[in-house]
Amino acid sequence: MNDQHNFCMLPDDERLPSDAKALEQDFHRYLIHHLGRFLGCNPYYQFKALSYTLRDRIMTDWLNTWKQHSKAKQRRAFYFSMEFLIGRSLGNNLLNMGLSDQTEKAMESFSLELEELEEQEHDAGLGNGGLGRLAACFLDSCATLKLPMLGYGLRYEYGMFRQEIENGFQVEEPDQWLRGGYPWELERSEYTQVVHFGGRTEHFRDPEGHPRARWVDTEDILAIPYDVPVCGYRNGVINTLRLWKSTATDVFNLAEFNAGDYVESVAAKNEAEHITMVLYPNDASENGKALRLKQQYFLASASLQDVMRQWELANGQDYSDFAEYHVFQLNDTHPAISVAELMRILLDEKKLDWDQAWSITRKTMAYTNHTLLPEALEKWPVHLFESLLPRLLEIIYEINARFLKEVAMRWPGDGDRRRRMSIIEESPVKSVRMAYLAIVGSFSVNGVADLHSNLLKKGLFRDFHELWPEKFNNKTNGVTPRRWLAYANPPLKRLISSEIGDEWICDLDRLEQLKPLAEDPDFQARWRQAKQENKARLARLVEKECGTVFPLDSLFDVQVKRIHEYKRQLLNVLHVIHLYDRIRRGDAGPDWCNRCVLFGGKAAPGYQMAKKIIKLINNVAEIVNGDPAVGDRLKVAFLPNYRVSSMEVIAPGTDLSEQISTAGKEASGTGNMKFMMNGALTIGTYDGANIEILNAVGEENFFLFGLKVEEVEALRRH
Ligand code: 26Q
Repeated sequence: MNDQHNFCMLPDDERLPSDAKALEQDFHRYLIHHLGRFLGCNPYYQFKALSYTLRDRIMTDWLNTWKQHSKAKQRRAFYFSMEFLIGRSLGNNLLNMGLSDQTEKAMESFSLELEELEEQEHDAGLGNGGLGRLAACFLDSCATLKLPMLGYGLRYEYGMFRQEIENGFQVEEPDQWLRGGYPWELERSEYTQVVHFGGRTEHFRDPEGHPRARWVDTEDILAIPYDVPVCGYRNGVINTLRLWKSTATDVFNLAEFNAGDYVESVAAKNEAEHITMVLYPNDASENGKALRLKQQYFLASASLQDVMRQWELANGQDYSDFAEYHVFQLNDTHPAISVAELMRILLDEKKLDWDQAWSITRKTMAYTNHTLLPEALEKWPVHLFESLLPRLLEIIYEINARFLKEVAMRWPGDGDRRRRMSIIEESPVKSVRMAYLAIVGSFSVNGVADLHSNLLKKGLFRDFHELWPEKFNNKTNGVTPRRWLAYANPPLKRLISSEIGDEWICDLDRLEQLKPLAEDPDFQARWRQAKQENKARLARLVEKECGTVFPLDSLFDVQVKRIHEYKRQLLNVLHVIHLYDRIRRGDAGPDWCNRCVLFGGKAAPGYQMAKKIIKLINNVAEIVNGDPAVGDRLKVAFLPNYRVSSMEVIAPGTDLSEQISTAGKEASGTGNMKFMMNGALTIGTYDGANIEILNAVGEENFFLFGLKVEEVEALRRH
């Protein structure tokens, strides 16, 4: 790479001191001199002052990491995702920066509890569930592994809705997570990009006589980047999550204003700002909403332009080895329009010819699929594309025409196959199949667990697998042990580290070293002690949020995840009703195990059946908990507003993890891993990553039940 930057790194003496005394002084200065608050103020400001204090200590490493990545001759990954469910950052950043102990001490000098300040932080709920949390876990892991990865996403003004339970029903409240300011973000308006919508296309020949297109009369919207630091675990690496906010262009406003439409121009500004206003709260599909397509294109276009800008800074207009230094990982089909957008930029703006542009696109795009449910496959009506993104539609048609020629060469005369594989679906509504666009435009297509990847090859993407078997691969989901064990479970972390040191935090396989201790009575006692502490913490949360008392000597049986029929919360609540019935019938004999059943999770606001399941759980809880005949034998609670920060308390305090999806439906699951990592037992079906967990822990350590995929299918055919 042609190096035009001044790449001097910041010297070590630029680093701020991080002893307790220095932290104490900075915290005090931020609170008084920056925020203008007294020591005894609302603890939210104490949280903010502490976050700024820490952020100052992240900055030097952040700048250095950025410089190192721009100069290094290595391939960089760009994770394109509509969701990054990062949750809270203060505690996790302290852990990864290695500053927890000093900070706790510094806060003690003001008689403040660090944990209490951490709880002031609002979750950054920029995601629905598994897919968004996976993106956040990957950020942590890449930074820890020193991999040059940049996350690109949207800075939603309103994240995932806050769930309240009223009379047993879910009620959605807007989540104004940015109110009060978000101390971890850094606005970088110098990297603002312009994104086009609407307009029409013109075709012409350039001076060399080559056919060219331009997209004209567009409505332009600005994309302003906000950077969030992603701290590696004690390694000096700070990667970046770059989130785009939409806003109106001045040019656009001015034109309207000159025409005398002042009010309309202000209203137009409003419209531009709508794009990143709110996260869609569906974790399956809600097809056809124009605003959602705008969000997707906004992310793709702003991010790709930003990458181009960085490339050109060092390489000018030479794209010959661009593909060797870039990978764009598409988190599901949500950013799949990137395939066509990269083509547009390379063809129309960088003046490459089709073959050059297509070669770059196909070498840099990679697609991760997260679902087998056919109804969740994204399709966009062609008429929406025509009005919002006319140039992109032309490019998609051209990609499709060339692709179908390839299919025809391989299977001459097989018109049915061409119809099946076409990126354009003709009926009932002419639509763009985003998954097919992603597959055709990528060098890699992966599923998220072994079973899921195999089912993709046999089912949903069978034709494509036949054509390009080498593209298909598996990347089983993972979760970061930093947040989900070292941070969330201090008692267990201390116990494990006291026996095998703390290298397991970055190398989880080392937990194997605990095996010889499994039968050691002293170790068992300390293990149980840690579990009891965690159960007490969870019980306090449940009592505070639900008013239900969970006795600590009972089994904590937990199912927390989005509410979905395929996840079968209904099956679980039917089991609860069965247990209640046994108690009432006098069938709860001496070997009865007292049980507290906890549910949590949000339903998509339009998913009526999921909402009814929540209501049923709450009604069952009311009956069971209110029946004096039951006593401590059974308790049921529905924890409202399940989110990342609740899981940090739930997973460590759980005895039994419920992973009971209908086989073949849960692509992977990640909650299953968080519970297992914290020492819970699993009751689960032969589905998703459960299978790989079962193989790792052995059948004797897993409560397997239910049908296998083939048995489900056979039953369905009946
Ligand atoms: C689609 C259209 C319109 C609006 C929203 C959406 C939408 C949004 C989010 C569709 C799907 C999602 C999220 C899906 C998801 O979280 N899938 C989960 O991904 C995890 C990580 O791979 C897996 O472990 C889970 O099994 C899978 O359900």
